[in-house]
Amino acid sequence: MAGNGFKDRLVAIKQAWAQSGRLLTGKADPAHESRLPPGQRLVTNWPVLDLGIKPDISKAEWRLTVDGAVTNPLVWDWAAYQAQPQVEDVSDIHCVTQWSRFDNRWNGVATSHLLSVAQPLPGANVVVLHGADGYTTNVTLERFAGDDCLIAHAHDGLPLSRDHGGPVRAIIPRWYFWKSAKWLVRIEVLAVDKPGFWEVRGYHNDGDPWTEQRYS
Ligand SMILES: Nc1nc2c(c(=O)[nH]1)N[C@H]1C(S)=C(S)[C@@H](COP(=O)(O)O)O[C@H]1N2
Ligand SMILES: [Mo]
Repeated sequence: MAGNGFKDRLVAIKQAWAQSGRLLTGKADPAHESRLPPGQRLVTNWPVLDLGIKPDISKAEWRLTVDGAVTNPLVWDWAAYQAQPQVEDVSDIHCVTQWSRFDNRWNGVATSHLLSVAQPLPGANVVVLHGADGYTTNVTLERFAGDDCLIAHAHDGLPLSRDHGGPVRAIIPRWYFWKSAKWLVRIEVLAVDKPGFWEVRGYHNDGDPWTEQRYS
């Protein structure tokens, strides 16, 4: 399949980075004294990073499933998603491959609202975000519920492009960008943690850029 060679090479390179601790500066900035986290470089373009499999999902066929440890499992189609309260939030992107991009304006549904509808069961403490390309990433329920986190359909006033995960992606600004799953189709709520695609390949289970939680 086209893309597999790309994916295999990317995985090999990024796993080697994790093993050698590449890009680690040892200069944590937990107080956010600089706007740029340690080891990061500011870009003004917007790089595209993924496994090379870019699902082409129309709004008509897109569905978002929320299941697992919730009182109200749900499936939203595009109309149901658009009918939810919409929010806007501006945040910075920090990718573990060293680039950061300031002031990204996102529109979509707040994760806190989605959780208020689905209602996680007592004991639930993590979500696994699933992309339509087979990608997964795990985030604590507490971080996922943050007031800067959303299920986004627009960036800087434009519909999210296919390259950047449209029609809908997750945005988790306080972690490295690998936690922000593109082509989001499923949110699995769990009581027991389940590390995702990069987390089982040497990447940190959390991913705080300010303390350089790049690798595990
Ligand atoms: N579904 C999916 N989401 C994904 C990825 C992926 O491969 N598949 N890559 C992650 C990584 S490593 C990064 S840095 C960001 C890149 O998002 P961008 O291409 O919009 O810059 O998406 C994240 N979300
Ligand atoms: Mo990344």
